[in-house]
Amino acid sequence: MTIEIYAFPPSPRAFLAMALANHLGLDWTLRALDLPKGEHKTAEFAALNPNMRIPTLKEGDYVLWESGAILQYLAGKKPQSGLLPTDETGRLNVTRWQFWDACHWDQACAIYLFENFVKPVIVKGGEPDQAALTRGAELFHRAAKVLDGQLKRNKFVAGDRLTVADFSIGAPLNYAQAARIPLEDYPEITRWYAALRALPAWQKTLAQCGLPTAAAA
Ligand SMILES: N[C@@H](CCC(=O)N[C@@H](CS)C(=O)NCC(=O)O)C(=O)O
Repeated sequence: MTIEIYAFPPSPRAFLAMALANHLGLDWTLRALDLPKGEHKTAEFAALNPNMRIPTLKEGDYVLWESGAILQYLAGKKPQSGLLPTDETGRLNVTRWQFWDACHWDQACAIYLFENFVKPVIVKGGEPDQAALTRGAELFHRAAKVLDGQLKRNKFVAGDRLTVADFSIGAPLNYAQAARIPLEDYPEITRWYAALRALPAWQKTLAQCGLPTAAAA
């Protein structure tokens, strides 16, 4: 049965689900919703996801929302991929980084994305709020130091193998230049993101999302 992914392709949260589905070679189809046009605020979509947020996954009668859970569901389709380890400590290690992403990394990156890109470029809503960016910098550097340290000792976020955590933590960095996310002091994050970006599925998804496909600077 085809997996339907409801997504707004420019969103990093959409990207991560699409990229993992591509990486796993799953049979999936995009149900594009234009967020600026409010296409997610319909009764039909609210019946699938009462939060009226993307990504949302549907396979037959089964519906799942929250990007981290969607990644686990997709990885479960191909357990042999190792993208979500099946042993308990391995799985919890990956899950730990997914929670870290949801609680720390995502919100720090989201401030840069919104203030430096979405607000001025997409919604033409005026200049960035400097107080928000100051708070973003505080959150970002605190989290980036942890991630850079982890990547100094490991090829990927959860160890020496690619996992679902790399997909979610890497996705906002597609906007690193456009959103002026300050990566200068984090060589390991830059090295790791370049490796993710070189994955064929990452490149394919960038193209599907209408994002530049050039190698990371
Ligand atoms: N915690 C959720 C966040 C989902 C989310 O906020 N998605 C945004 C796009 S990145 C959205 O749908 N926003 C629509 C809105 O806020 O109305 C997840 O990881 O799936």
